[in-house]
Amino acid sequence: VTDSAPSLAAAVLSGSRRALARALTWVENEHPDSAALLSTLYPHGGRAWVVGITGAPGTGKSSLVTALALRLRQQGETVAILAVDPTSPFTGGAILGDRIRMRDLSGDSGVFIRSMATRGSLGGLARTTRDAIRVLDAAGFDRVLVETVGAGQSEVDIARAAQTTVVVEAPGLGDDVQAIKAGILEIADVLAVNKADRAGAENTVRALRAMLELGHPTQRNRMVNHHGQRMSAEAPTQDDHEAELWVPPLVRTVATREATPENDGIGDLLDAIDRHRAHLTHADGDKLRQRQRGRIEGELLDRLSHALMARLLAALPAGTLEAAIDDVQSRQRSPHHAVQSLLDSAGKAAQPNGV
Ligand SMILES: Nc1nc2c(ncn2[C@@H]2O[C@H](COP(=O)(O)OP(=O)(O)O)[C@@H](O)[C@H]2O)c(=O)[nH]1
Ligand SMILES: [Mg+2]
Repeated sequence: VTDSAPSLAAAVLSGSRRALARALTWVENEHPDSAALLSTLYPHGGRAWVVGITGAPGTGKSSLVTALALRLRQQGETVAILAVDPTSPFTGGAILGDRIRMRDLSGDSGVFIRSMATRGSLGGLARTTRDAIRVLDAAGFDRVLVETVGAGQSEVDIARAAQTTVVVEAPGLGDDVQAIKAGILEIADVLAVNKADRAGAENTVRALRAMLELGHPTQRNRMVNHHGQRMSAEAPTQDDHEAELWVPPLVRTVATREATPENDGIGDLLDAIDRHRAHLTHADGDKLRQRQRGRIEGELLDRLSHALMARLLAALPAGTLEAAIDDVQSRQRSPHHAVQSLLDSAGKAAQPNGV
């Protein structure tokens, strides 16, 4: 069966799960028509709330995503799960693993699960993840939960595709504080200390609290510099709080069924996510728009440099890059000089008359 972008888009929008799976494969494989597909779907998106779940391997992200999805389904919301974690048990669209909660999701037509392969560069993966989220958004899911492994800068870029980012920590994964990368903490809108049923969870909570205090001094205790004098800032009003300041709440969770729904913290986690959503959409969504603008700018610049690089490399006459490498290696040219002449030859090649 050969699909065209318009017919595949129409099938995705009409709710076909087969078409959705196929569209995601197009995106993942960078199918030549995927840009046309994504462009057709784009006007239909913008309704899903995208939640990123990020953290070190083994912290319980997949379990947490499953528990969240179950709770959201109980509230009547439809959920798409995108696992961008190479270690994820959400493999090939099927639910593997023996976890009871994951089995609970199978057979529910209000849930769609997909994992993304990590082939190619992480920068490429960040672009593909954004596109996959857009397909799921256009398909009409109320929530898109994206599981990513949080480790370095590229993973942070992937997490930026979400509207609310939950950073997951857990006790017993080596040094409590060292497991928390500063860059990861910066992107946290909500912090979950998972495996709260385990000994040591309170140490993790304390370590995170200490780091949060450094990053987000509480408004009441904050000292401001006023005409060279240090003085206490006034306590914020409720309105200031919602409009300006967001201190990532810290929630204890138990993602496996060691706890009951009354004390597993999953409801608290969902509350924290929804409070963050309210914070961003508060006052006609100015804050959300502002945040989105910054992210769109970042994405456009990233896609532009990716496209320009592809175009430039395609324009270079065969062997030019290799010759430049030789010249730099033999010190006949500096890297700076080599780049300048590569730009020159790409420019010349792009002009039909070779002017
Ligand atoms: N005791 C306990 N174990 C958990 C909890 N959440 C996850 N686990 C276990 O931790 C392991 C890793 O979980 P997984 O969800 O695959 O973590 P991921 O690598 O971050 O996606 C599995 O054996 C889970 O059963 C929890 O809240 N409490
Ligand atoms: Mg996982």
